[in-house]
Amino acid sequence: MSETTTTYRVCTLCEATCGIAVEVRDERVVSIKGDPDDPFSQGYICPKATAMKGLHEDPDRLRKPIRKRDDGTWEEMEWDEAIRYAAKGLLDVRKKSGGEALASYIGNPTVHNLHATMYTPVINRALASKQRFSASTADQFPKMVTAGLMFGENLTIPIPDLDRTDYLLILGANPLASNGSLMTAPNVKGRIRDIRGRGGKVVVVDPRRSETADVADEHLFIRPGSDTYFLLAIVNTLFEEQLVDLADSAEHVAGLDGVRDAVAGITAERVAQRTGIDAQSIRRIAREFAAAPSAACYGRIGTTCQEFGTLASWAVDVLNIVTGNLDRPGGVLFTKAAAAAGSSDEPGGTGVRLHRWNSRVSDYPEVFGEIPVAAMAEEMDTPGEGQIRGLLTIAGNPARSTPDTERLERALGSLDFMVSVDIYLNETTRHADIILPPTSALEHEHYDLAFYRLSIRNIAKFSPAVFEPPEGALHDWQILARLSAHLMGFGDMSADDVDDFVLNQLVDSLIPEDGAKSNGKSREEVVDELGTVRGPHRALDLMLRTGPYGDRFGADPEGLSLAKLKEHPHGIDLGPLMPQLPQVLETPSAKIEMSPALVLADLPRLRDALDRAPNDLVLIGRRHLRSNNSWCHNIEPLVKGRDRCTLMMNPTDADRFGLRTGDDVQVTSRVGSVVAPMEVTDELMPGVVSLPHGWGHDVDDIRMSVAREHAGVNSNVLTDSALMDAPSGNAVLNGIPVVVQAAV
Ligand SMILES: Nc1nc2c(c(=O)[nH]1)N[C@H]1C(S)=C(S)[C@@H](COP(=O)(O)OP(=O)(O)OC[C@H]3O[C@@H](n4cnc5c(=O)[nH]c(N)nc54)[C@H](O)[C@@H]3O)O[C@H]1N2
Ligand SMILES: Nc1nc2c(c(=O)[nH]1)N[C@H]1C(S)=C(S)[C@@H](COP(=O)(O)OP(=O)(O)OC[C@H]3O[C@@H](n4cnc5c(=O)[nH]c(N)nc54)[C@H](O)[C@@H]3O)O[C@H]1N2
Ligand code: SF4
Ligand SMILES: [Mo]
Repeated sequence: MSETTTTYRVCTLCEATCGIAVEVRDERVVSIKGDPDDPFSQGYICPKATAMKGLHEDPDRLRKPIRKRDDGTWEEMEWDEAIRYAAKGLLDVRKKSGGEALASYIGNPTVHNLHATMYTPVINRALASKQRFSASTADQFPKMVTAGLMFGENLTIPIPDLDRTDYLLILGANPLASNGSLMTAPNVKGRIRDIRGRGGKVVVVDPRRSETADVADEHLFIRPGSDTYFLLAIVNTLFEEQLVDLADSAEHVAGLDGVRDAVAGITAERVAQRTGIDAQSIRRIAREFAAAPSAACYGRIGTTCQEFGTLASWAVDVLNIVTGNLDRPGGVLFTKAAAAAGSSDEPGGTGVRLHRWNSRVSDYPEVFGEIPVAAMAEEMDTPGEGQIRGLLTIAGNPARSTPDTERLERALGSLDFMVSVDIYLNETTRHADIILPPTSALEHEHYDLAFYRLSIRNIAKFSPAVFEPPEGALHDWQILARLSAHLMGFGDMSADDVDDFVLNQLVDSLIPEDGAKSNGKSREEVVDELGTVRGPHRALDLMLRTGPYGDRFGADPEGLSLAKLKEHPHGIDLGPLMPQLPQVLETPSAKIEMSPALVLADLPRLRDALDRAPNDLVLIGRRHLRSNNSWCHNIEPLVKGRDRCTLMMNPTDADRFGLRTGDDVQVTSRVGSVVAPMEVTDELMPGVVSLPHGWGHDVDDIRMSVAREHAGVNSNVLTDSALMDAPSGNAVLNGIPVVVQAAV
């Protein structure tokens, strides 16, 4: 009998960071179970966790670089040759068409992968082009913009205190399917049950009666895109009825008058028709929220990926602040992350600067150094100086995840050279000239730098690799390091040498020369102490040790370090979120800026749209527990069963159009058209239809055999790149005007 070993780590498929126990025998995963000793998830997992095995074993997952031949077929390449080929292709574009002809697109899984998190900034610097895109402008940029402007740092986002709140108001999020986002919390379902169990109330505001709405006390249908009206009408009610009470945050707030002016005239009665929520309900929610001993308002994709994403994200925080719930247990609080905490101990900082320059074609303002992903196709297909001719994608599938993908795919197909760092030959990477596949998630270590900044408790957990990588395989960081070296003109430099360079830079920025943060040790001594085994774990160790709980290289022997985390394989619970005002603020004023000019400048657009005639039908998205954006559909257990990629429509609309469940219907928007099976359900609000995103795998030249059998349709054929949340540049993925008719 061979031995069974168990590795404790986290599942990296969503933001919940559940602890898993991976059992291995004879180099094979025999089981993946929830880890009951993980202090955060306490054994909870969802059905996706076992897909970590499926992904690792998937025969379609690429193990070696593949290069496209002239006839469009693919051939495997050895790594050294592949890196040189990829680098040369990009460098040739730079030589021929200039530096701005090179672009990058960074996808979502990079955030779930320590190696990629640490090395995407490195490769972006090496590319040295302003043409930077990412999935974040199809996601959370509005929230990062408001966090940056109001609190001074783009990930200083107030997190709902799920475990202590008395009142939870959820808009545009379905954590029972998504397991939470910008709110890292394993088992949201159990935590919602506990809120209700202790006499609290949960209200869900959503155009669909979602799985989350089903377990809440109350659900209100809302017209897509109208959340800001609803929230500002609540705030208006609070002012009108003298219910505004900033509590302890009062002394830290600037610009409250701007809020009062902003909500003037936006009464519950005025917005009832536009939101689809009657005035009495709006006023009642306002009173309930203000009266609750503690309350938390939380908004997600439905509030960010919509026409007024920034205003809605701002209004969520405004509501929390004017009811005294910011920085209050049971309200919304800031994390104190063990690594990459973001704020210094002193209140105040440089804040964020946005809109420093504009995109080439449509003059969109940059945000956090990025151009809206909705502008990626036009930057590729519009001729002129600076037109994108070469692209690097890293862990992204923009051909399924960004608006108007038909135009984007045409543009991708016309590039001079494209490199994809990805584990699959899929809808996006098929356009590449070369695909460089990193190790699988079980073959590399991990730490959730981003999600522990966004979690409902302060947590630190290190995940070791389960398997040694196969001989010769490269991790994401090694691929990116070697490409970076070429792009910076160092040629064939080893990944280890690049890592030394990167680490030294980080040491210089985190360790003051006087040794104040390193127990008197010099920078050289610090680097020595971090060890000679190269890789991002050294930077992680450095961040942990200099972080708020760190051992500061011996100054506090009880403090955190990577070694300490390794002694606690199930993770370390650093306690519930604690009040942190004003230290956490990084705004130049050291105040909470309630009325940022850049946000308020978008109010006229909101006011103009208040009386706009409603569209007959608008499209929204949805997520399913067993899907993960576009890339987990090749795992049989996650796709078997009934077709989930259906167009949901309310019975009154279905009657109106004479459509029935099972009918094939044609859905058409300004930019495209798809045919999907119909599902008539009163879960959907009248006037709203829903299609999930990330499907549409019925493509000949991809290598995802299971996904092709469960193809579904691509909802982003319908989303319109001309619609955009102005201040953040975020794509509008919900509230798309469409026409639906029987397919012929
Ligand atoms: N199983 C699974 N989990 C995932 C993912 C996945 O694909 N599958 N993706 C991960 C990612 S990348 C993210 S960012 C998170 C997202 O996490 P969530 O935001 O929780 O994701 P959704 O399930 O899309 O929930 C969005 C909700 O907004 C509603 N909605 C649409 N338009 C509007 C509107 O205008 N107003 C309001 N109030 N509601 C609206 C939709 O009906 C839906 O219920 O999930 C993560 N987790
Ligand atoms: N209509 C509509 N569109 C949406 C959304 C919506 O709600 N509605 N949601 C949006 C949101 S929130 C997001 S985050 C985006 C996601 O947008 P993207 O990040 O562009 O798309 P994903 O589907 O996550 O594709 C991830 C890619 O990473 C690869 N991959 C997975 N793991 C690794 C790894 O460890 N290393 C490397 N190198 N590659 C890896 C996969 O093979 C896949 O190609 O989609 C957005 N698009
Ligand atoms: S909720 Fe599911 S997918 Fe998300 S981390 Fe937990 S087990 Fe993984
Ligand atoms: Mo996302």
